[in-house]
Amino acid sequence: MRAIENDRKMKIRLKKRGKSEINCTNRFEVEEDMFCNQCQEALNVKGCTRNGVCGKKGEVADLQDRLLYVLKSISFYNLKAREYGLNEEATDRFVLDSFFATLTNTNFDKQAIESYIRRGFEIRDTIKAKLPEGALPARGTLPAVATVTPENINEMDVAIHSTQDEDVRSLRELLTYGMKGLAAYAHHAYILGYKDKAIFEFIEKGLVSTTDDSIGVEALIGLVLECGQKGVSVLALLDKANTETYGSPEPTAVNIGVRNNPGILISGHDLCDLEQLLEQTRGTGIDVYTHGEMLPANSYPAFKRYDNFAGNYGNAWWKQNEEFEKFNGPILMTTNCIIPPKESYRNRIYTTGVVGFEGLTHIYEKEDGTKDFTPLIEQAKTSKPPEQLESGTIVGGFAHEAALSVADRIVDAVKTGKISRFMVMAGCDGRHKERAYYTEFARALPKDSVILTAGCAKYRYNKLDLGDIGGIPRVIDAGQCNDSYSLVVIAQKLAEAFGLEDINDLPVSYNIAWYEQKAVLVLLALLSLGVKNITLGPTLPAFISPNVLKVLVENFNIRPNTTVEEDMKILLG
Ligand code: SF4
Ligand code: SF3
Repeated sequence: MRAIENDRKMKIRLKKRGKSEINCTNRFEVEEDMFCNQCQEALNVKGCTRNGVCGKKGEVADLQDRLLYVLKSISFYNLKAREYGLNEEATDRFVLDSFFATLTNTNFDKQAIESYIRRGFEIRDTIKAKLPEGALPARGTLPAVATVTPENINEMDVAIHSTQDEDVRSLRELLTYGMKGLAAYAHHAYILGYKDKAIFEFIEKGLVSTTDDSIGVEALIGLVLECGQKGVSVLALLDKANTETYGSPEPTAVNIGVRNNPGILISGHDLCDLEQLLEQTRGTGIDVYTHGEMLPANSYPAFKRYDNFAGNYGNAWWKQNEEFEKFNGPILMTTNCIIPPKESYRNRIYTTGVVGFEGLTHIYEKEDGTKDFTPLIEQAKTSKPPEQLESGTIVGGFAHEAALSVADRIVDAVKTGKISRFMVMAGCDGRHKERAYYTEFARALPKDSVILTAGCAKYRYNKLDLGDIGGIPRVIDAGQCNDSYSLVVIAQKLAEAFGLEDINDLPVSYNIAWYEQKAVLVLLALLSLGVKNITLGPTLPAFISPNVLKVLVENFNIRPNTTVEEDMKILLG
């Protein structure tokens, strides 16, 4: 780690000198340098130092670091603006969207990030100009984050990784990545008209705190835990937004085969985009299929009424290269995870919202907040139907309402010994081979245990046919990672039913798989609820320092996963 940091610092120094001294070729080489460690696939469990494993270019990683710093500057002034009742809703939306754009596999487009930076400075300056005299400290005493400008930002070492103290750096990163998840979920709720000022304020406070050297380890731990509490609030808010807008998901057998019409494939997490796409394709002879994290949308009553909503195509995000190629029709990426597209389908993949990739067509939101998907519909009309990948159905739709409607049966099954344990296997999937562990683990679970899941982690075992226990499926799928709140409600209701004060006394174990920053937030949310003994994998985050890990182990008994046999012994303990 230290070696990477030293190397990086040397290159930053070079880059600064490069502004005036080195020629274009050298400068290009230096600009390829980067450091990013925010996801589980960080190179060698340390960090990506040239192009990211995800395909993010060094230049884009650098721009994302700068964008984050601009967001910190906005936050510095906007916290003041809030004190004077001068906050504008447009600022909240901008912070959520642009912060979300820096999440793994979301926006790879250099121009889009540059445009966020430009707009960010404009917003910051507008807020600044509105503040009354005396609202800010005297000019010469302003912190660096308040004085950044489009002209001096390239000279400043703005990256969080430049923090010297290893533990402060680790906590700043943990807080920042947790807040990326917070911003992403708040963005989803916002789009449906559900907002929580306390979350916006917390994000601003958290962002500024990562620039303040007087905020030490203890205070940062407090902020990290507060981030988890805000995570519970945001997930509850998003659950309300989704279910009040589209109804409560119902247990549904989702078709995983194909029909003989041309189709449009929609991926990501944005239900509002799906609604508009279904509305615009109704009666056109074009079918709509979900991919990846959009699978749970098949269980919402509001979407099930569309005849052209045909089911789910394919698997988790990392298989898109292979599966998009075979889909034959246009593909819409509404949020993460997009990966660099192959030439074979590049002309039929579209981005929208916070997603971006250079050279792809982006569908912008119109002034009235709607989107026009005509380009995809026109292209679909001339496309061949999708090539069949598999056939049959998979069952989903066990968000809290559906799960609780069978709560009596579940409680009874536990009391009579038919169900011995629930295994929460929520989180993310990823491309690394070691994730086969999760398939093996699901297979090896005793037949009287039930998996509770949410997020794209489910694709490692949701087609295994693990059967049911007296009609209760052995994989209870609560939905997207966005629906993780359902798992919390289910656990809390079970504790109530068994008269338990402590959620940790339930016959529930946690074997969580993480990949990106929404999963970091879900983990912090679980910790804030007092959940202990979580097994985390397939590797621990690269940004956790040994001392921060010690704190997590001492307080929450978090442990890394090992082998199926070893973990099974511990988790069934
Ligand atoms: Fe590497 Fe993950 Fe960062 Fe991509 S998001 S550059 S894979 S650490
Ligand atoms: Fe998946 Fe990207 Fe984490 Fe929403 S879509 S869970 S990885």
